[in-house]
Amino acid sequence: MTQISELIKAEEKRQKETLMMIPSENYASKAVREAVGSVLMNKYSEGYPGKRYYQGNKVADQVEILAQDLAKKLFGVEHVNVQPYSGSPANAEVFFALVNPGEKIMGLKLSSGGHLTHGHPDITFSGKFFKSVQFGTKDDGVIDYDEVEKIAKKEKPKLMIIGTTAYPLILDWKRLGEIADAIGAYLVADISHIAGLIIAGVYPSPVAFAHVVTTTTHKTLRGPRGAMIMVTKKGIKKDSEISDKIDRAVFPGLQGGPHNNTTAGIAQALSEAEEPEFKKYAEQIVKNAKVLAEELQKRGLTLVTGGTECHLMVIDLRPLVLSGNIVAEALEAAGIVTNRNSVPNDFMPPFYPSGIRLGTPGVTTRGMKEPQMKIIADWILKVVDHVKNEKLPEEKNERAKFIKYFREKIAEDKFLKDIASEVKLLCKKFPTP
Ligand code: DSN
Repeated sequence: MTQISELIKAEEKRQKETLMMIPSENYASKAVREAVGSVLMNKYSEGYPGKRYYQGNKVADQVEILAQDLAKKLFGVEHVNVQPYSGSPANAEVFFALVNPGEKIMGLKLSSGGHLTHGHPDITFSGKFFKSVQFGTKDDGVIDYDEVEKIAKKEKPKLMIIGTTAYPLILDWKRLGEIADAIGAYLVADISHIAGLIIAGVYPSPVAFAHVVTTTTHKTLRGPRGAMIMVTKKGIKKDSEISDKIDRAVFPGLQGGPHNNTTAGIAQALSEAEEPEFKKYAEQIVKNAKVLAEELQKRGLTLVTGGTECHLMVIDLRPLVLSGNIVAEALEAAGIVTNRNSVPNDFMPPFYPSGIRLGTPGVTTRGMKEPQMKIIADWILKVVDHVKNEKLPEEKNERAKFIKYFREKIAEDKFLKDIASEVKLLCKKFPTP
């Protein structure tokens, strides 16, 4: 075995024996993985179907058209570009197509559940190349749409990009569309986290209200790591050249050759999402998240916004005076893989935030249902209780050292090891695809 195949085996074992509870992750099907690992990766195809810069693209053209057609059908959009390498490039491409450097964009703050590319100031292209206006949430973590309207009307951004990575409630797309229309702005809906839920009809679609929709393809959609940019009827009505502008921004604007193997994986994932079982799957993701949220709250944990209406939730650890880093490390030692996350108005920096983000897409793909969510909630509560006296040093320079020490200490912790063994047993009953 080569070193890399050994590492792949090790990662496969990790994925099989632990609970994937990071809400942006999922297990792609074998067919999706085969498409991504196929010979399509050997082909260069700069351009678009029927308009390539290289010979030999008859099959690549068919693959790309199939992915576009499936996305058009499933999301009810007019135009689709399936070439963006991932979510951040997709958003950059939309900005490149529709906004000039120095013009204003508006989005939800990362710390309130938005995304880095939605105008995070100073450290991202979206906050450096454009004038970025950001809005947050109220202290309870809920978006105040009157406030969003007030800011939009005052600042008059040319483009509003709205999407979530850690916002547990359903977005009011209609209201957001009305706000954008009132100031003549483009509304870009970034549905990366919820694309699969939207296809299944368990989360409202923004397509009637937004001009452009961006999404990654590997989260609730369960495809390969990639992205799509979609143009709606409303988008074309606002700007008849919008689709061309977007296509040109993707290639040659910001990218070279598309990854045909990924495009094939996207087409495969979309064809799986067309099946009736996918609707049941997405319904179960939300049912599972609601049960998990209820159990955690019933037994004393605080959740941002007080619960969930989708696939994810964020535990606010501030009432327990606990750090997200400590809890995330301890959960991992117990076989429950999550990520630490900022909570609204967090007084701690993003690297040492006060929350834990949890999601149910991965465990639902394995076939877990409400009874397993109750068991998982019980383990999470036990782990949180087990580390309740562990405190992150107040001294900034001491924090990294402490986390390293804590990680080594808990690697030998019998209580956490015992939970990890129980997790492994549960995982065995619910195989990964
Ligand atoms: N990294 C993704 C997430 O975890 O939500 C967003 O890009």
